[in-house]
Amino acid sequence: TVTFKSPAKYSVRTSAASGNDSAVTLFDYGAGNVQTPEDILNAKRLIFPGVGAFAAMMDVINQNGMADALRTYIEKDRPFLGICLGLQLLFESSEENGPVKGLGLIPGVVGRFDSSNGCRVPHIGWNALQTKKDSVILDDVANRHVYFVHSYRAVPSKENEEWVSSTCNYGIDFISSIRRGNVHAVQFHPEKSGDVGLSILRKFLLPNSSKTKKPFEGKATKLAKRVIACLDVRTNDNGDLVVTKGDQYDVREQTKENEVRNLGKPVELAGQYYLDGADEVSFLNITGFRDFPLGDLPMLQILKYTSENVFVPLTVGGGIRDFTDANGRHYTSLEVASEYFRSGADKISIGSDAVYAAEEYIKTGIKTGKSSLEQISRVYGNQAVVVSIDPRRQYLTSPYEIGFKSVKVTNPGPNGEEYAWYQCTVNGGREGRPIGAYELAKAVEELGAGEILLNCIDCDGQGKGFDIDLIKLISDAVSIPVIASSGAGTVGHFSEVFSQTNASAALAAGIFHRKEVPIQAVKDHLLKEGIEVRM
Ligand code: 1PR
Repeated sequence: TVTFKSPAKYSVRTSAASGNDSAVTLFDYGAGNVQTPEDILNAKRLIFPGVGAFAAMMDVINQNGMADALRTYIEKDRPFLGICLGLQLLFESSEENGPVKGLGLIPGVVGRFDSSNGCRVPHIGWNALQTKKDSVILDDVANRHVYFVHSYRAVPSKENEEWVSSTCNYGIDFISSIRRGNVHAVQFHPEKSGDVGLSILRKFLLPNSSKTKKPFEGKATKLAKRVIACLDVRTNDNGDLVVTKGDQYDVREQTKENEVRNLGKPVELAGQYYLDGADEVSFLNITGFRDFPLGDLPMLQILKYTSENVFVPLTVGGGIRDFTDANGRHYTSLEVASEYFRSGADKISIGSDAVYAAEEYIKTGIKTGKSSLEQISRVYGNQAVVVSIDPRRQYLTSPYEIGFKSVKVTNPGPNGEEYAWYQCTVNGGREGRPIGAYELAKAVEELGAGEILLNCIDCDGQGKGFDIDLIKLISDAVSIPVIASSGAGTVGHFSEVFSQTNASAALAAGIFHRKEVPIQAVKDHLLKEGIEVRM
């Protein structure tokens, strides 16, 4: 069993006694003295799940002799699987904070995706593999979706064509995997690509015994729209961590007891949604703003247990900020996020703290580099940082009534108002702030957010559909992916949001928890409507 944790904290272990051909070494360049170049040279089978930034990785592996050991290991055609940066480092150089030299084994330069051709950067989500016949570990997964999350890519050329085992298209054709002999590397994340990814890993780890019962070949052609299941988690009055769900953010039952609504257990529900076909699972620790999340060990355990069985990306949010505990110990937001990542999160989501950072940035025009958003995206990459926006609709009779961006609304307000602006809130919608969703989205993109989770307090839990006016406004304003959230009630609401806005993903909670609409029904409907999804 190889457990992947992300990012930058892979534990390096040889999983079986030497002499056993199925032993696998998981290479952790971040752990310094845990591994030596000899560990690489003696590996039976080496997996290199590179994470973080290219330059930082090359610095570390050049300094401790790992780069030379890796080059030797690969030149000897020993079994190797590089993942993400573990593919990019094989090329001559990367433009990420560079140029920075790579191992130079494959001709080509790793460059950044160009967002000016209409593609959002980072490239996040499930995209289609175009495999070649001799790709070996990918042989059974032609035209299937696998999970990518990256801003840099290598492109196929005459010089490197003998290496390329699959390509993928995102504005341009880029290299999604390479193979020569026993050396494989993939740009996507097999450990996050569901059953398709597990099949690829199995083929690499057990090359002789992995006769796939039935090939996984599919009809995928492009980046799929994602369907995300969201679990709002909090402690109930008995002290148990439960999945809850509010109406316009009020999670208490309208009974005499006024108890917190309990819709199930987080790990169980997340596991079920994975099996049901969710493309991602999000956990929002909705009282994280007042309870220190590292005091909330159950939340970390939830992530640990979930990531053992759920092989799609996990996002966690709530309470990510600097914090001083009762004993005077100061924790930075980076430490809080690192703890979440170590426990199995692939992305963290910041709510309130991003609002304060954006307000400050708009006021001063200065990027201090000190906000949680900037610090975490600098260390873990912007693809690992989601900003969750909790706006409330405020109607206006005229767009000039307020200094924030407004829209002409599809449905007029209670007094016939034709316009609205979307006021950002903090602390779970409890406090309105002097900043609009449009201004916030643009500011956080500049500060380093890689994705936006766009809620709407007015629509939350109402089942009447997403706020199309809001989602259009924000998804047209930024060039990072936007996740539409709040209000899904029917399968038609998903096709509506994807056909009328530029949202990359749609998230729902209540309809899945109450088992009113299965995830598979959403996907079947989208497919019928001609919207590509991962099946
Ligand atoms: O401010 O960094 O501590 O983050 C707090 C996080 O918790 C934010 O992401 C915020 O959105 C979330 N949150 C806080 N309070 C609540 C609440 O409900 N009382 N939940 C809350 C937000 C909204 C969505 C929900 C969708 C879909 N929940 O996550 O899942 O609206 O619901 P639906 O499909 O049932 O309509 P910080």
